[in-house]
Amino acid sequence: DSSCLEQKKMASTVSVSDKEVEHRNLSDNLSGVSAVSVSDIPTLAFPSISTADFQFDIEKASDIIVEKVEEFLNKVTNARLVLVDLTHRSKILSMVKARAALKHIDTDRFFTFVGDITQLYTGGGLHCTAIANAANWRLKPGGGGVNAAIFNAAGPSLETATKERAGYLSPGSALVVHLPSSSPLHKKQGVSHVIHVLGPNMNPQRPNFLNNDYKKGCEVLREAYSSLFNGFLSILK
Ligand code: AR6
Repeated sequence: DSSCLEQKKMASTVSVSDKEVEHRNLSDNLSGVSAVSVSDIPTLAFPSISTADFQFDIEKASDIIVEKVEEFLNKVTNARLVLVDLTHRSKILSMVKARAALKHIDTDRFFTFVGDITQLYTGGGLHCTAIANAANWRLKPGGGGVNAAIFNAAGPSLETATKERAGYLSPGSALVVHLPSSSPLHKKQGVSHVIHVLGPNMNPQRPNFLNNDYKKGCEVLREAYSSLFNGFLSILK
């Protein structure tokens, strides 16, 4: 099958490109770090916005991710997007990967990757210019999920740099923050920017709950990805 073919291809390749480590996990990647080449193509790694703590439907989110990725790739030639999640069992990664394949999206320019978004280079050999954060409206550290992981990994300078730019975020919008070179995330992982994004919230326990209104929810999720990808574009320029 295709995964078998991919394995064979990898075994016979001396220098493994970033693309070929797609859908592998962190422990697999760790053993192969030295063989992985570093790509200079500007790359944005992003988690699936709103589909965990914010409880957004993953089928609907997958459609929106692929739609927005396609739109971005049609506009920009020299950049890559990578959807990241923590485990091989990630449903969102599988769904997005399947939909992207159906639409024949170039796997050099968009692929899925299993790993911790805060350790993509040291853990997976994937060099990313920017990473996206599924933030909360207060732009506060903590709170669990990818937000807590990114603020922890970046150290206090991310909170300071964020607060210099904005006090809060409204649903569907994004905020680009330059990471000081002293931040461990910049120093160790090569990430120069964090882009905070606030997606739609379907969880009654969290602020701005949309009460199952998926018409509004899908609209806000589309806006969130547009804001995120436009934010990435602003870094490229
Ligand atoms: N690396 C990669 N992906 C991750 C990581 C990580 N370290 N941690 C989580 N994910 P979530 P939301 C994936 O809940 O649904 C926060 O508390 C996860 O598996 O972080 O937008 C904020 O403060 C999922 O696929 O974000 C907000 O209040 C994706 O990241 C709220 O949660 C998003 O999961 C935002 O909720």
